[in-house]
Amino acid sequence: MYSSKVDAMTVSTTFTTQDMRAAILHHLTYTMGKDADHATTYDWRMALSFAVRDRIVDGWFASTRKSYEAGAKRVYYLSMEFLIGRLLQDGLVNLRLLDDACEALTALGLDPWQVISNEPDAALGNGGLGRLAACFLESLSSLGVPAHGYGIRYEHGLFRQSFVDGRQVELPETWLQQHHAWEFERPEARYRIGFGGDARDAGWDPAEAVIAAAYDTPIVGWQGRWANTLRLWAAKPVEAFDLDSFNRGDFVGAATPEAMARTISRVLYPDDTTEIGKELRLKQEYFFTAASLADILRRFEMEHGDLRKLPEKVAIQLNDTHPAIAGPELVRLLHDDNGIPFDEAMDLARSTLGYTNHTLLPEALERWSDHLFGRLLPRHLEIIDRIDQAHRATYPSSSVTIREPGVVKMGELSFVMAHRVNGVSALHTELMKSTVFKELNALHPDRIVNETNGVTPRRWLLSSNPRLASLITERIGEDWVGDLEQLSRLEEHVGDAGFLSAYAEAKRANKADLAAWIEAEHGIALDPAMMFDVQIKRLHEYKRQHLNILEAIALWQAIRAAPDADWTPRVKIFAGKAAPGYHFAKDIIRLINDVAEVVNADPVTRDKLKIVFLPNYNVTLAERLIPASDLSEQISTAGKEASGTGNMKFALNGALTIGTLDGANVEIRERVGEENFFLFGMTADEVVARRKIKDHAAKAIAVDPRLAAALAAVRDGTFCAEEPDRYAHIVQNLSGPDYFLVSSDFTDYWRAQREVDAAYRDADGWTRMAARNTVRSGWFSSDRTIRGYMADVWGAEPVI
Ligand code: GL4
Repeated sequence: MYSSKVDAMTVSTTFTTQDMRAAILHHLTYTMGKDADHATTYDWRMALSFAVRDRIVDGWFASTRKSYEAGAKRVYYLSMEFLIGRLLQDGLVNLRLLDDACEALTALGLDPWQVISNEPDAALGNGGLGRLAACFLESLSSLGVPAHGYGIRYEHGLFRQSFVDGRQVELPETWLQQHHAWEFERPEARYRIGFGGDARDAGWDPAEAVIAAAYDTPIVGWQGRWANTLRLWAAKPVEAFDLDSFNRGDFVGAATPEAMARTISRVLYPDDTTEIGKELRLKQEYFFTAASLADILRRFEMEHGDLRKLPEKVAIQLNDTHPAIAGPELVRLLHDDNGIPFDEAMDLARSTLGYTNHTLLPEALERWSDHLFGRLLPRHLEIIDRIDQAHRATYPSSSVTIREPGVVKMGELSFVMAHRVNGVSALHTELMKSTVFKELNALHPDRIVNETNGVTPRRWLLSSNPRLASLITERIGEDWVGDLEQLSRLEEHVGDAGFLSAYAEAKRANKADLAAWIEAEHGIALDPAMMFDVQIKRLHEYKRQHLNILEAIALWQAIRAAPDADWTPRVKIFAGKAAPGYHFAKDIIRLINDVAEVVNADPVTRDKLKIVFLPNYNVTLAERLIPASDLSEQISTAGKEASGTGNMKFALNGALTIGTLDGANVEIRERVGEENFFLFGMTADEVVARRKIKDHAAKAIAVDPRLAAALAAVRDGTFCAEEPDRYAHIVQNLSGPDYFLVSSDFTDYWRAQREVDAAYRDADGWTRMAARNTVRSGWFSSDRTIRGYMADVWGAEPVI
C-alpha cells in the first residue's frame, strides 16, 4: 500500500492500491463494457486512464473554483502546437499513484508497462516549440497559476516515419482513431468562425463560416495540487449535412460541408520552419486564434465585465507568430464589436499580448501575400493597415513597416502589437535585438526581454529516469522535484565514491535497458559498455546531422587504417524526422542509413563503431533515449538554434554535451562548467565573418585530409555502390556554398570528439563530469522559465 503525503486541496491522501484496483475494475466494467476475461490491453489502459482521470478531475474543479474566487489574472497560452506525448504516466507520476497502479495491475495479472505504453503518443507538434508549450502547461499547473492552453485538435498529428531502403517514408498518424481518454467534449463551448466576404463600415460580413468546437484536457501539476485546462478546437460544419443534395441522390455533395469544415483541423503541418504559403495554414491560424479570443472574452465578461480592465486580468501569450492574427482580431472585437475607440482598442490589445519569437531563420518568419490575406480576412487587413499607419505616425523617421507592397509581415505585426517580446535564450535574444528586430528594438528599447527555455523535471527526470531520480531523492530528499535548483545540494556528493558509483550504475542500467529495447525492436545488438553518442532532433541543415555522420565516416576510416590502436568504442544513435518536402534533409537521413549499413557490417570496425538511426522519433522515444545517453550532440551552426531544450534534458540526465556556442548551449556550459562540456566550432560572429571568405569550404577541405577523405567516400559511392552519384549534391554543397559551415567546423569538431574519447576512457572522471551536469542543471526547469514570464511579461501570480 502506498499512501500519498500530498497536502492537496482535494486529492485524497489515502488512495490505496486496493482503491486503484477497484477503480480500474469499475471502469473496465462500466465504461469499457468488458469483463476481465475478455479485456484487451487497450481496454485495461483505458480503464486505468479513467481511474486516474477521476483523481485529476476533483483537483481540476477545485482549481477552477479557486481561480474564480481569487479573481486572479489568467494566463492564456496560444500555440499551434502542443507536443504532449503520453499523458497516463505523467498523470500517475504527478499524482504519485504510479506504484499503486503498477501493483494493482500486477495483481490483476497484467504487465503494467505493457498497459501504460499502449497509449498513443499525442504528437500535436513538430519539435521543440511544441514540446516547450507542453512543458509550460505542466509547469503552470505545478506552480498553481490559473492558465489555459489553446490550440488545435488535429485529427492527424505529426506523420509516422518509417524507412524503406534507408529512405524516410511518411505515414499518417492516427492518435484519434481510438477514443482519447483524457479529453472532455464541451458541446456548449462553440464559436462561429468566419472567413472571406466583405469588410464594410468598420464591420465584417464573412462569406463562409465554420464552428470551432472545444475539447478540454486537464493538465495536472506536481502532487495534484492544481490542474489547468488545455482547450483544443476542432472544426465542424455550421450545417452538418446538406439534406437537399442527399435527397437528390448527390451523396458526395451532401457530405461536402462537413468534409470542407473538418479540413481545417485535419492535419498538423509537418514543418515549423517554413512558411507553407497555403490558404489552409492561414485558415488554421485564424480559426484557433479567433475561437480562443472569443472564449477568453466570454470568460472575462462573465467574471469582470468592463473590457477596459482586460490587461489587468488577462495575459495572452503568442507562441511564435502563428497566432499573430490575435492582435488585429482583438482590436476588431474591442472596436468593431464593442465600440471602444480604435486607438484605445489597440492599446488594450497590446497591453494584453506578449509574443515569443522562436527562430531567426528568415524562412520561418511568416509573411502572407495581401491578396490571400485580404480574401480570407478582409477586415483584418484594414485593421493591420491602420495599426501600421498608427505606428508610422508615432515614429515618422523610422522605416519599419508591417505592410510592404503585396505582403503582411507577421513578425513585425506581433512585435508592434505586444507589450513584451521575448527570445528563448540569452544569445538568441541578443541576436534578435541586433538582427531581425534591430530597428523595432531601437524604437521600443524596453520591449524585448529574455526568457531562457526550460523543461519540466517531472517528465524529464522523475518519470523518465527513475533510477537517477531515486538516487537523488535518497541523498537530498524529494523536494527537488518541485524545486529543481535544489539539485545543487548534491554538489558535495560529487566527491563521494559511493554516490558516484551509484550514479554510474544508474546510467549503466539505463543503457542496458535501451540496448535490450533496440535489439528487441530493431534487431541491432549494442554493447552497453560502448559510449552512447546521441543526436535526436528534427533533421535540418542548420542542426548539422551531416557534420556528425561525416565525423563518423572519418572515424571509421581512421579505425580501419589502425585497427589495433586504442579506440574508444562508441555507437552513434540518430533519430529525427525531416519535413516531407525538405529533400536535402531527407537525403541526409538516407546517407546516415547507408553509412550505417556499410559500417555496421565491417568486421574490422564492428566492435568500435556502430551507427543506428531509429525511426519515428517522438516524445516517448526521447524519454527512452535521454536517460541512457553518454554524449549529447548539440552541434548547430552558431546563431541558428534559438535555444534547444533537448540539450537541457541531456545535461540534466547526465549526458555530456559536445556543442557549439549556440542557443542555450551557452548557458548550459556556463552553469555546468566549461571543464564539463566539450566545446568546438565558430561563434555566431565568426560564422558571419567566415561566410564572407571566398571558397571557405574548399579552403577548409584543403587543409584537412580527413575531411577530404570522408567527403571522397561519400562522393565515390562507398556507401551506395548501386548508385554512386546518390550523394553528389551533398558533397557539392559542402565543398561549395556550405551555408551552414559544416566543412569549416569539421576540423575542430574532430578534435573535440577525440577529447571526448579520451575523457570517456577515464570512467571515474567521466562519471564525475556527468554528475556535475546533473547537479548544476537545476536552473533549466521550466518552473524557472514560467516564473520569469510571470514577472517580466504576464504580471501574473500563483493562486496556491
Ligand atoms: C524552435 C527552435 O528551433 C528551438 O531552438 C527552440 O528550443 C524551440 C523552443 O523555443 O523553438 N523554434 C522553432 S520554429 N521550432 C523550434 O523548435
